[in-house]
Order: sequence, then structure tokens, then C-alpha cells
Amino acid sequence: MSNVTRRNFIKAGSLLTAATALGAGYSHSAWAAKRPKFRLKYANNLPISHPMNIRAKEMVEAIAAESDGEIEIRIYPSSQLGNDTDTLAQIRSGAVDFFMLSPIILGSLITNTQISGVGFAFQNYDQVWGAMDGDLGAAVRQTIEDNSSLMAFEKIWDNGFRIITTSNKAIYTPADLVGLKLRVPPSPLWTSMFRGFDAAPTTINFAETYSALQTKIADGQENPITLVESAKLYEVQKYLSVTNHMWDGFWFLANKNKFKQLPDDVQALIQKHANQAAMNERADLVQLSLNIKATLEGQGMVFNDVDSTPFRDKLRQAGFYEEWHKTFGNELWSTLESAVGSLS
Ligand code: X2X
Repeated sequence: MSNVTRRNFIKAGSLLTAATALGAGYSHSAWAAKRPKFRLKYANNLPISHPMNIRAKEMVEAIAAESDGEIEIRIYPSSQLGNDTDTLAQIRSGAVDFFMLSPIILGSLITNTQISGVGFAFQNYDQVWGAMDGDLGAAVRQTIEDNSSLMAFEKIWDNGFRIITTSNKAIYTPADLVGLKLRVPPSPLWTSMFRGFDAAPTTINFAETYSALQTKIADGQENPITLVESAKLYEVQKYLSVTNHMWDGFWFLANKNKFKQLPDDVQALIQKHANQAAMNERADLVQLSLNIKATLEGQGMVFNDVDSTPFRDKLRQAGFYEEWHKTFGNELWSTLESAVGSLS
């Protein structure tokens, strides 16, 4: 793509359809002028500079190119169509065709999707991908398809291991979480986990998180380090405590009926490129995480490492693992434990 460079694109402020962007700069102008046969809408809540949106742009461009301009997917990043709660309603109704959403937020609709977010379960990416590309991911995708108007594509995208930032103190031990006004995404598991630490979790959609931190509605939040940078949370947060308390991903969700009404070859083409983009984004996030500490320290953030053992012990004493083992059931819980070891 000659003239539509990554920099011009990011300056654009919103992601255009592949056809429009490519029409502006791509050599195959013949099909770019063609009227697409399938015009689809894809929403997500991340900044356009996040690797997830960079790879999503490549994905829609590849789909447009390989379909000779017949498939146009317009991307709406940064919650442009509404916050996660609103957009979840839109994809359920079919007003939006695709939506990238954390399995833990999806848990507000389908409880068992939250299994991948159990606190301190995953210790490393070998465990994550062994589970999410294996039996646990398959079980969660099946429960999504069986219990909603949605379906999830095979490869989950990576959000990363979540850490805690605050404006007022470093977090070293569970005692530091007591009474902390902590923003969490809308999900029963998130609230339950931080109540287990006697924190004061407050449910706020990501779209409203920066302003909530700026106005001190919340003193802290928890997100992967790459999002602290891409969402510029360092502007309103001072301390970054490397808790790695949860791994989180993003399911590429489709409205099941609308997607299955597309011709089989169109479905296959979209899934091929979406799954490939997920694999590329996973690699991007690992690379990005290597140098991001220096970047954030350069922005004035103060880092500290954390020993996770006391945090896991506290959750155990609070009955968190017991509660969610009961909620998810023995079969799903043992699928998780077969990937990460015993949590009880
Ligand atoms: O809302 C969040 O914190 C985010 C962006 O990480 C998710 O979508 C779960």
C-alpha cells in the first residue's frame, strides 16, 4: 500500500474501510472504485495505535484485496459506536457485524466465558495458548454459540497480562488493595476478585476510564502494560505494580445469523484473515512489551515488582476460587486446571 502509510493512517483519527483507504493509495484502483457487494461493520474499544487495530487494518485490507473489492469491512475503534455494554447489545441485534470483546466482559451475558480470566490462573503464555488454542478455548467458543446470538472465531487475540496502576500508591501486598477505589470493566468476575481483596471496585467501561481516573472517581485501574501506554493512562496514573493478576484476551465475535447468511467462501475468507491477524497481533504484543517499561518510566511512571503468592493465598482465603469453581462447574474448572495446575 504505497501512499496510505501507517503514520498517515494513524493521523487519520479513524479507521477507514480498506476500499476507501486502499482506493486512496493502492495500485489496484480498478476494484477500489467497485461498489462492494458486502459492507460489514467491526467495532472495538481500543486506540487505533494498539497492535490489535494495526493488525485489524491489515486484515480488512487483505480481505478487500483477495475479494477483489467485494467485501468491505469498516472498522470503528475506540468505542466509536458506543461503550462495550452498548456495542454488545448492537452485535447481539446485528446492528454491528463484528465486535472484539474480552471474554470476561462477555461474562456479563454468558457466565462461563469468564473462565479464562480467573485470577492468577495463567502463569505464562505457554499455558495461555495451550488452553485457549486447545480444549478451554473450544469449550468457551461452544458455550458462546450455544447460549447467544453470537459466535467467536477460532483464534483469540491477546490483550496481555493485567497489572495495576494507581495515582496515589504502589501495590506491594494484598493489604495495599484494601479500600482502593479501583476501576474494573463490567463483569461479575472482575468485581468479585477485587472484593476478595477488600478493594472498592467500581464498574466503568473502558471508554470512560481515562476521565474517571482524571476526575478521581477511581484512584486506580488494571490493564496490560501495552494499554497503559496506547491509551495514555500514564498521563493520569503514577504507580505501576506488576501484579500479572489475570491474563486477558479478545474474542473476535460475529453476529451468528448474519455471518452464516454470507456465502461460504466469504465466511471462510474473513475467518482466514481474522485468525491470521490474531496470530500476528499476539507476536506484536510480546515484542511491544519488551521495551515499554522504559517508555512508561520516561513518562514518569514508577514501577514495582510484586510477589503474587500472598495475593493468590488471599483469594483462596476469601473463597474466590471455591465460588467460581462452583459457578463454572467441575468439567470446565478441570479443563482450566489441566492447563494451569490446581487452584484450590
Ligand atoms: O476494559 C478494559 O480494561 C479492556 C480494554 O482491557 C478490556 O476491553 C477488557
